[in-house]
Amino acid sequence: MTGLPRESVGDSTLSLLREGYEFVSRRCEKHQSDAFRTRLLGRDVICLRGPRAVALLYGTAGLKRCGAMPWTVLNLLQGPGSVGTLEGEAHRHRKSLFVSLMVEGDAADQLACAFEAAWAERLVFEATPNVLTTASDVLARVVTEWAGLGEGLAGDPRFRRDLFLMSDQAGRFGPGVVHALWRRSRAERRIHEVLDAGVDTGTPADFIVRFEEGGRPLPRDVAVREILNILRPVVAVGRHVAFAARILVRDPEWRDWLRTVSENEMTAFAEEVRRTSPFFPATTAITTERVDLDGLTLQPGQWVMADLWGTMQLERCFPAAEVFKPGRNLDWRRADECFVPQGGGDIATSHRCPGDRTSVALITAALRVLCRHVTWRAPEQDLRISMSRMPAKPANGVDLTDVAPER
Ligand code: MYR
Repeated sequence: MTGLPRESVGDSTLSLLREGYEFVSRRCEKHQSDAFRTRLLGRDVICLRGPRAVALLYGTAGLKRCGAMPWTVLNLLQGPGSVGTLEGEAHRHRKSLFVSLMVEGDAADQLACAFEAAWAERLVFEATPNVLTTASDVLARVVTEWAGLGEGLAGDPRFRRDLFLMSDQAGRFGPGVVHALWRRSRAERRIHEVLDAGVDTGTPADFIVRFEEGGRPLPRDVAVREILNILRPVVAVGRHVAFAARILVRDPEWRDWLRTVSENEMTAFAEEVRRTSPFFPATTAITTERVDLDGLTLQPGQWVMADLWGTMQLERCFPAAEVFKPGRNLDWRRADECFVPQGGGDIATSHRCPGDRTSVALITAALRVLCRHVTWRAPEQDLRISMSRMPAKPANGVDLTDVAPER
């Protein structure tokens, strides 16, 4: 297509790595356009932000995800043959597995309830805990038990750390990624062993193992990857918990407010945490046919990248976007083209992550722990967020001291 501003430098991959979450927005500001053309990893890519970007990636036919993410990202986050790599009817059918488990069932409440009790206990036990480390580790234990994979895995700190590193290293390059990929294969092998030994009927793991496609259960490798596609993102919510704790440390008035508010107000706080926290930066796809959308014409084979985080910082979508304001009426149930912490569009049919409901429930549970179940103080610490690190986190993950049960 013609008419889009083009980055004049050759390949922008190094700038993307240096600028991370801010790469697309900075160039959109420079070009005064919500779309521009550049080169990434040697390919011609159109980068977009805003509702049109979300409509393109989450509501338009003629695009595929398979092959559009760097190999390391695909293999740490999804794995070949898993739901994120499918399209059309095959995708809709596989997605129904996740929708029944994570959206329609009571997984969110079960996980939140177990996490709330276990994390409160862990914080008190450690007395000087780190929020990111403890929340991620407790989430790993809780979700592994919930899935029905047994105490052998849930009780193993190495397995729980494997789950954390899959997301933690997903946007990085170098030895850390190689190590995380090795740990992921080990985690896959261990889940295989548990499935071979047999899991309890009625558990989520059993549901996935029995899920049929074309009259046959999923190939075992694929079932293992889909189990990881539930475990890993739940553990990654530990980052949102750390971002929420950072807000409470920086502005203790929120802590007082959350002590007495209604469940709805607490949920609104959790949703604003998701809007303002740099989590999933961007999503990519490749057109498989000519695509026309709101003045954009894309030829087949065009790479596109939609900036999710930048979309949630747009002033025209969220007035005073840089201000943390829980009264914005955000709600994961609506397919809102501006509020896209885990992608956009219809959860059942698009490539949007089916975990929004679970994330909100877990962040809300964490807020209850931090504002109602335990008392704590925060030492002087570095709470800065490096926007070049994908996924981002508060610098030291948020340390607490003097944790004690609330009386
Ligand atoms: C999960 O699925 O485990 C949760 C996702 C956590 C965020 C991972 C960030 C990955 C960075 C991908 C970079 C893509 C650039 C186009």
